[in-house]
Amino acid sequence: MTPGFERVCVIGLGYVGLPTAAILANRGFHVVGVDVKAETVSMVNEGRAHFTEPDLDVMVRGAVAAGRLRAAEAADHADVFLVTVPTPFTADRKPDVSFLRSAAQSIAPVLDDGNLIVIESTSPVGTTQAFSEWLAEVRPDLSFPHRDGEGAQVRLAHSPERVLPGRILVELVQNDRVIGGLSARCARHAAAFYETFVNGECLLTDARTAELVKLVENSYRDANIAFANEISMVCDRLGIDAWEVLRLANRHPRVDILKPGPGVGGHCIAVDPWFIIDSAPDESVLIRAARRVNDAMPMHVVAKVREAAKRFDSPRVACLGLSYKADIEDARESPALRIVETLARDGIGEILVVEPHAGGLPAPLDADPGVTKVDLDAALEAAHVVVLLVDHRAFAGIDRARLDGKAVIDTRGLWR
Ligand code: SAJ
Repeated sequence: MTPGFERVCVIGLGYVGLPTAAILANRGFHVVGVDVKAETVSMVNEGRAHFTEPDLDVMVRGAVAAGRLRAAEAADHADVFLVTVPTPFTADRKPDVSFLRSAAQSIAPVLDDGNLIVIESTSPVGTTQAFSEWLAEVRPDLSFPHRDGEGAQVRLAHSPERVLPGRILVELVQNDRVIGGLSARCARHAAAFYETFVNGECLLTDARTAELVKLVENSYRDANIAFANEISMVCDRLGIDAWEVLRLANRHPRVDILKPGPGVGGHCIAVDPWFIIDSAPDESVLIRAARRVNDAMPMHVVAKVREAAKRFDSPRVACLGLSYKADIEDARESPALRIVETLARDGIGEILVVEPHAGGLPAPLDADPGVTKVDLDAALEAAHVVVLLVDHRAFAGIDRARLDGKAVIDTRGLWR
């Protein structure tokens, strides 16, 4: 740990904030994690993580037991503030920066000369500067880089989180970090902090560029998946196996197409492209088209299931997986969940859901008498139609003979 960075205050103990707080505490920093949810605060103070992520529970328990991590509902004085709050979008797909505004309000009263603030939340271009302006309104006694330049007392930077759920603790340390300062000095100060615990390279730039880089990364992935999804629909139309086409096309040295699926879920890739579209609507034609393609995929799967179910008088449909991707429990914006909800609403038949990563069914499915959560064996035993929605490892090794005589819709290409 470098002198000057002893105390870190992490605002937002979600999927990025809590692992970051735990890593920093285990590296010897004194960390206060701040969250508006009292339940999250008390769980962390008991040494427990409030979501599942490999090795996180152990890290949190160790950090709390060593007295280097505590959670609170209010921010405290620190050397570094890391802002890791959500940035969702509104119903009309505009970025909602209200959590960032609240974070600024909570930091302002405890801000001191020499402090570093890094926004890690995915943000529309211009947010770091806006954050500096919000703080300056409340703290006229301090100088800020958007107004006072290199000599400002408070330093602000944007360093977008890039970690993949399921590999968060590894990627937080291993990935390269883009660090965009509101001034060059802000960027250098932030890099000096990250270099204390990141093994990847710290790449310095300005704040607006860093903000856009993060949005570009996720939009690129969204567009690549949309391309794969579009090819899969073309293949459906032509009666060709899409997986075979993509496997062979990817043998070209300069082609690297991602995998088709039932749609794009999660809280990032399905959301972040809209931040670019919002700031440059006329220019983001391809990005918008990709979003449309991916958003249409769940209904494409629903149509296939309807068609398959027609063959049976009282169809029993097994839906395998509810999470937004493989081997995690997170079902935010999950296309699998949307598909199951739509099938249930349509009254397509009896629905048997298998989700090894969840305890029960989420609302409103739990209240639907036509939907039951069962284990994999029971589902394969009873189903007429089997719909594979998530490529969980638990589904990979099933005896294919158990699918004989059933209508099978494998949206992930797991069983081909
Ligand atoms: N998906 C496909 N086909 C693929 C890959 C993914 O259909 O070939 C689907 C997944 O099933 C899932 C969705 O896309 O529904 C998103 O999954 P993901 O694994 O691509 O990404 P996320 O949302 O879990 O994490 C992404 C990552 N961004 C990139 O890879 C560019 C991660 O590094 C970011 O930190 C994260 O977004 C974030 O927080 O922004």
